[in-house]
Amino acid sequence: MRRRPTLVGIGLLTLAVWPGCWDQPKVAPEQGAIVIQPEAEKVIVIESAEELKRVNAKKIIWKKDGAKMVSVKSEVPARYEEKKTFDRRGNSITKKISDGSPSLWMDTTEVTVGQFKKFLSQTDHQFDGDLWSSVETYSPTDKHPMINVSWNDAMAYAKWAGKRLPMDREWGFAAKGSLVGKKFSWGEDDRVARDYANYAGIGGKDKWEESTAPVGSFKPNGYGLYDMAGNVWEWCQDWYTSDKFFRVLRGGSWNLNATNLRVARRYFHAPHGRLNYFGFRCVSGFDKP
Ligand SMILES: [Ca+2]
Repeated sequence: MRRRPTLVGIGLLTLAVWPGCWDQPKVAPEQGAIVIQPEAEKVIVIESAEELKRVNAKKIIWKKDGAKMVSVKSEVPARYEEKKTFDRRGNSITKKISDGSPSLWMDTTEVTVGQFKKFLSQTDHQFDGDLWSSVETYSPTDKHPMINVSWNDAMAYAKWAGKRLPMDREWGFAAKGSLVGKKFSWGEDDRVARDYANYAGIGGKDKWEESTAPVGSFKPNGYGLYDMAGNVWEWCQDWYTSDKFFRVLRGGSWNLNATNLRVARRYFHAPHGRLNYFGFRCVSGFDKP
């Protein structure tokens, strides 16, 4: 039987430096100034959903696909179990034991072209060669989101990675970034939309007129999730309606207008559909959503 990795084992996988989106802004020091570097942030590398249960951190790296993930605050309050036990004198007492507050962990970015290539190289999953010319046009580097993926492709990737697709309600909860009752993942003001999202047209941070943007090019939401508005629509697990023809997609995309960036907005498509503005990201946690 394979031994479970211990907490010490997890500790050994800790990286010294957190790369990418959470890098501190680098400011050139004035001449003669003493620069004190803050201690590099430690990040834990996780291999399985089982390991996640023992992690006390807000950010991790998922080993299989190298995805950065953050803990999205639970929408489910901690459950308490009443446990009968005895004190030292043998008197019966009842203790309330918390089972901890379950967390949902979500990829901070959409799955990239580079990550999807790794999945294809390690599996025999079929991905039509003709689709690659479209990927090269609309998502030209390994840092761009993978596009032209069907719901079936996304499910296969998630299974390979040991994760899963988010449920529609989980995606919606995460997109709000802890804001309550706001129209967008950043709040109400649609004038700042281009600080947060790649959608039709250009302006401000949005320099991508005819393509996706590299993931993480815009500001994150309150949970540290990037591109929850815009760039590519993201497949969710759920059927759109009970007739089971279509699956749900969320978040809007690079080629559509700002209306589609609204948190409440849903899109839908047959699960075999592969369009150049469809992508996905994965989650782990919440055993039975
Ligand atoms: Ca998106």
